[in-house]
Amino acid sequence: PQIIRLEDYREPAYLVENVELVFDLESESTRVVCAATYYANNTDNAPLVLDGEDLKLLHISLDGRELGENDYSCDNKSLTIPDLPERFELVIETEIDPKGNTQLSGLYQSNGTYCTQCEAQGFRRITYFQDRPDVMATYNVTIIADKASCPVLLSNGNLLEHNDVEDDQHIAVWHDPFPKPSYLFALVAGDLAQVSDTFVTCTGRTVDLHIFIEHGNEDRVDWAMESLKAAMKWDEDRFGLEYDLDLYNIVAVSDFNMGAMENKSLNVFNTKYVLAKSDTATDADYAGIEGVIAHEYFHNWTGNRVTCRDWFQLSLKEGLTVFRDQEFSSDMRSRPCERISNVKVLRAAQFPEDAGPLAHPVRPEQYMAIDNFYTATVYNKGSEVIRMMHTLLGEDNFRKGMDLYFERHDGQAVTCDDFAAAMMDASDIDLTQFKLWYSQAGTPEVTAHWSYDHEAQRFDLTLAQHLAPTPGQNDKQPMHMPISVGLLDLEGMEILSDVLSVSKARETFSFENIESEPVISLNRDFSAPIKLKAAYSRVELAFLMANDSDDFARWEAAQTYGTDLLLDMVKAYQKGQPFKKDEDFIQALRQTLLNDQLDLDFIALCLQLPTEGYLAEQMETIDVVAIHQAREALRRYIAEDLQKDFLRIFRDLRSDKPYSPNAASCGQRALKNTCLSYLAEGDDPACLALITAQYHNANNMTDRMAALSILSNKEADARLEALEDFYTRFKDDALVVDKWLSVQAMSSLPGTLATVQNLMSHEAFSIRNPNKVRSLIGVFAHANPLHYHNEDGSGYAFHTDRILELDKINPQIAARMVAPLGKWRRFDKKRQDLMKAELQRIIATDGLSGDTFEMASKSLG
Ligand code: B3K
Ligand code: ZN
Repeated sequence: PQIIRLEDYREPAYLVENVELVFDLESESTRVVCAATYYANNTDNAPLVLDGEDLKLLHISLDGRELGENDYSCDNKSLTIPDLPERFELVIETEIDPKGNTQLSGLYQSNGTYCTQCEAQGFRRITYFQDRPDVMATYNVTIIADKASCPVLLSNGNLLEHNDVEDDQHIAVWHDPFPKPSYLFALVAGDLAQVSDTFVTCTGRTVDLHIFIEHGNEDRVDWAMESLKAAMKWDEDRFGLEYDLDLYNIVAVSDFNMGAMENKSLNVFNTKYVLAKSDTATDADYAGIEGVIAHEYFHNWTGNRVTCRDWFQLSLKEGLTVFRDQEFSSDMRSRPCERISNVKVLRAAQFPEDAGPLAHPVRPEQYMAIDNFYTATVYNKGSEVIRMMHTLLGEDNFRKGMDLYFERHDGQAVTCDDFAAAMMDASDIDLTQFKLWYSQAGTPEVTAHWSYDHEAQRFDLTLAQHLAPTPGQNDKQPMHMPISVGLLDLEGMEILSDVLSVSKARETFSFENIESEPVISLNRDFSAPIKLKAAYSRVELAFLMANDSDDFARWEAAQTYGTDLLLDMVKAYQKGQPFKKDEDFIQALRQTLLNDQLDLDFIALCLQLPTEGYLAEQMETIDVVAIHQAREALRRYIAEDLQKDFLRIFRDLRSDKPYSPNAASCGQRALKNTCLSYLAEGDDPACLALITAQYHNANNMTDRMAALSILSNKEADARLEALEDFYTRFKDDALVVDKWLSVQAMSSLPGTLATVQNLMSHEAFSIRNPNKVRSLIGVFAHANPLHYHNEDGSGYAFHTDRILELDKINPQIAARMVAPLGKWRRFDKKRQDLMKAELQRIIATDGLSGDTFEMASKSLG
């Protein structure tokens, strides 16, 4: 496959004014007519090159004249027409096969519903077009379909006409007045139920809101609708951004490559991010829906009104929109807990990416398949970059920068530099060096040293930053970053707090008039997305756990302490030595557990030990068995010492009240279920009975699922009984069945790979459905290090077989599954060889997609 480079960017040869699309929908042969007005864009008589993929070309006419085969050239990638006037009207008729479209890109069918996914390059699978975001046009869309099987016909913008026509067909005409790139085009047609509401904007306009779902799901959309209205209100309050049409549609489909898509006024969603009721969705599902609904809504301004010039600028819309949805969720629920969970995601997904063979800058410089760049780096690190600008500028200046960005660029396709320029011009703060965050890959490592001079009453902090080479980038420059710090006196009172603007490779900051030796709290609120190396003693960490006024730093102290201990235990295990129990750590956790000043969800987070994946990242050579054994042992020590507390709190927090998804109730359940999981460590029959009882009596999915995941790791009849009961209860509910698949794929019990293999042929599984693939195979490969990395290589072989099977069906999903194999450098020689052999097997496969080739070849390095 070809490499596309940012430096090769050229403006389009032609621009488009208006696009008229007519769809005659038939499952296996849909006719698409695309009529568009083109005009030359400062180029002399250049040929027009249109993208197209898997299309059957039926007719082309230019200004009313039918073109013959000698007038153009065409292959399965493009259609080229030479010798064109300055301005012309082109009409192209193609035929496509929605039913046969298993890639779920372009126009496809999900449970019979026609829907589209055009980002990034799916529009070219519908018609020939300059399928790039800097070609913006208004769209008029006519849909003709069978009235009985497709009563609902939707596209972007406003409905102009809807009429019955002959042969039991009907026809709908939609018009979107806002010029948009082709990736924001959408069409939906099917037999769907609809739930409606309205939102009155800040200027008093009434917007009609509709959520379309499959029949029978009408009772599961309340939360999504509430979340949408909350997001609309929040964007007005925080950013002064009002919705710009009178209609906002959301459609939920079961087969979807990602979470959701922000098509102008017609969002298409994975059902996972729309449907929820308390007996089928967990608290995490509710939070996910709230966040994704808001994310897609926020794209209306950051993405749609102002879009990306080219796909290298993807983070312009994604990083910014993730920042906005994180801010929204922080306002809707607990800000510190939101921050902690966002940092956990960053560390679990982005830091490893940045440290491995697939590392790329937030604004990548080259790609083979753009779909491979919808990554944690572009999204989550991209959001951290925006957050750092926010920290450096402050809320007021940041808001001025946003206002200026919209004032300058509304209706345009722009770059990350344009965004930074608006921030700089509005604030007068120089971001020149800061912009290295867009171009340099890798996670900076910042080492902190400090000393206190009693006589001078001065505290000196020295910060040294280092950025390791990443593929294609050997020499790195120092980055500009905000480091938030606090000093605490020995009573735990805060002496000062400050945000340091760090920009040199090594820099010392002095704090004067410090009367006694303080304890320093560093990188509070995770103000910079770095790896911090600070020589804290365990006593200091326990002190910060008990006293830091910054909740993030308090949680971080618990994580650092736990990590420190666990890595020592890993070493002991490797040497065949017994584990040592650290009473002080357990007492520090106990103090946190019993601290009635803290929120329950925060306490629950503090009690959760660093994950196996996080611990693996801290090791030079990863030892999955030692990590698992050490972590289990520490959990047992904690459970032993705090058993009485866990039991009492578990009992106190049980509640018969009806389920509520609000933050306070979520916090209660989170802590209660954390206690329950520790109680389960002892293998005491009375505790097993508690868990089984919670499984059976739960009045909500959060509690039921918490019990089921504990049981799924127990060698007990209760596990099989619960799993069977769960499937019987929920087998008709696809999203709940996904949980059933995941919980089994995550089990640490021996025989898990065989279970996963058997589940592949269970009626509950389908390799064509991305949710099923992610729930079973994705979870096994990403979230079960113990079994995935089995030293006999069986996990790798299974995984590779699935990648190759999927590559023929849905290359985007296949390519996304390759990453775990790319971690080979981090393992022992035996596993390295096994993993590399599988990557080689992938690359050597005939007919491999470009998407999967890019991921596998880069992973081999
Ligand atoms: N913009 C879409 C992602 C499209 C995926 C293309 N492979 C979802 C989002 O970030 O809102
Ligand atoms: Zn997005």
